[in-house]
Amino acid sequence: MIAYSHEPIAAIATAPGRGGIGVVRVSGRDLSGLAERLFGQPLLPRHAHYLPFKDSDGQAIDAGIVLFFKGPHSYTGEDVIELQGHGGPAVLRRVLQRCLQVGKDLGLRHAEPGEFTQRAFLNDRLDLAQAEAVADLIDASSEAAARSAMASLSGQFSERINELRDDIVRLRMLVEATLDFPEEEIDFLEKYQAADTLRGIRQRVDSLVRQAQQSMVLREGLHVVLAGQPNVGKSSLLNALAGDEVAIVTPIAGTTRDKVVQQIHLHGVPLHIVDTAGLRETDDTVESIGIARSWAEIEKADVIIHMQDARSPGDVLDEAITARLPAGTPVIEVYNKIDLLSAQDQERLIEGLNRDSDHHVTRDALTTELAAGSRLTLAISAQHGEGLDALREALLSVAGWKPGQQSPWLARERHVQALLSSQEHLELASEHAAQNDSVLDLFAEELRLAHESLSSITGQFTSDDLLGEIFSSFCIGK
Ligand SMILES: Nc1nc2c(ncn2[C@@H]2O[C@H](COP(=O)(O)OP(=O)(O)OP(=O)(O)O)[C@@H](O)[C@H]2O)c(=O)[nH]1
Ligand SMILES: [Mg+2]
Repeated sequence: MIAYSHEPIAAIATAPGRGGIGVVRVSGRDLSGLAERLFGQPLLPRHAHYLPFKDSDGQAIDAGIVLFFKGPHSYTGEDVIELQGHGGPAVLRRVLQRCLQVGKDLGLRHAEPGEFTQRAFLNDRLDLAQAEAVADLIDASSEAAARSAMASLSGQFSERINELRDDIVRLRMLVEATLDFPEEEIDFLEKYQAADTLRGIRQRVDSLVRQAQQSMVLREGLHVVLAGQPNVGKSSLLNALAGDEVAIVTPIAGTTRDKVVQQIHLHGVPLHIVDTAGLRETDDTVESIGIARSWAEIEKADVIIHMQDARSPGDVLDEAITARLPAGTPVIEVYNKIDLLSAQDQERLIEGLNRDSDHHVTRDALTTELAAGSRLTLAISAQHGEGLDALREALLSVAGWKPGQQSPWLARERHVQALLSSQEHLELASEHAAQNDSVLDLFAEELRLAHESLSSITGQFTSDDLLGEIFSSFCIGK
């Protein structure tokens, strides 16, 4: 467990900059003395007091609302005082300085990032997944992400984890009790229907893994890189997806020199769309640096949109690009400028694409799911908007996003890893159980490891280093 430093802490809790109100927050074991000294009167818990905030000479710095929460009925589980004044940086700094000065002999110091929430965690006001949800709620960039973060914060995700953990613990207790009576080992598995119980637990872990992976996309988003030869319409597509003139578009090949990144949201999923310099051989120094950057972006992409000119499908230069794309990254091949083709040529293009692709290609509907490393082909017009809905759908499907199947809570990479590790140990446990002369102590050991992995999500078996890392990524004052 990370060390609990017992000094009282204080920080400005509102965002830096100007605002209608600003809040200074203080937390500590016993703040009644501090309140008396700051305001010359005791504070009633959970009452709004309108009071002047005075400096050491008795001059008013500001006046505002003071709230006192007596521990353990507070955010941190300690005594908390909130001073709500005017939201200017100078006035808030002075209020904070005054608190620090008055509380100096109590050891009052400036809070570290996330320290209020860390105390809430250490005082069992929140578990680790809920504490992380606090940061995720603050950082949420879409309404959907905010909704899911709030569900995690209210404990819905932790509840699912705890239910599973309790079932594993029950099974572990049975197994471990049996280990003490070797004569019962033989029929343990049948007697307690251990295999059935385990199967049920594994199914629930599997479904949690799927939900957690989907909700991670909601939190992190996807890096989508637009790649292709010069002039095929990459920047036009970026602008069309963004609904804004983000990148320069000209008929001159080699217009884009540097990457241009724009974040968009599709059904609440953040997509970071990266437009890159067109790929070709060039003697131009600036352009070739741009092209090297394009390849660097392509290497990092979660999804690549390989754009090509619909008038020249199967171009040798495009085949060379295809050959160089990293294996394992999903690729959406997009044939652009279909508006320049006659109706007949459009039909011919789509027919040809259907022949070459594993997927059925249509211009306006798409239901195919894209697995890692798979390819999907679409025909669009970035300029006229044809096929863009299908492309949006394809991007969501790569993200593993299924409309209406939104994860009710928000998970992080750390949670997915812990769930995967638990899944693996449960699988090993069931392999041990399936063997004729099943070795009960190995079975028990895998259950123990699965239990530990699950518990690390809510913080019971989480290393101090990791805890430190999680809380230090919070903002100050939270
Ligand atoms: N007719 C038609 N023209 C398009 C379409 N998309 C792009 N263009 C035109 O193609 C030209 C090149 O477009 P850009 O978006 O600059 O192409 P790019 O791939 O970003 O080019 P570089 O930055 O040079 O790599 C511009 O004149 C666009 O107006 C389309 O769907 N139909
Ligand atoms: Mg461009």
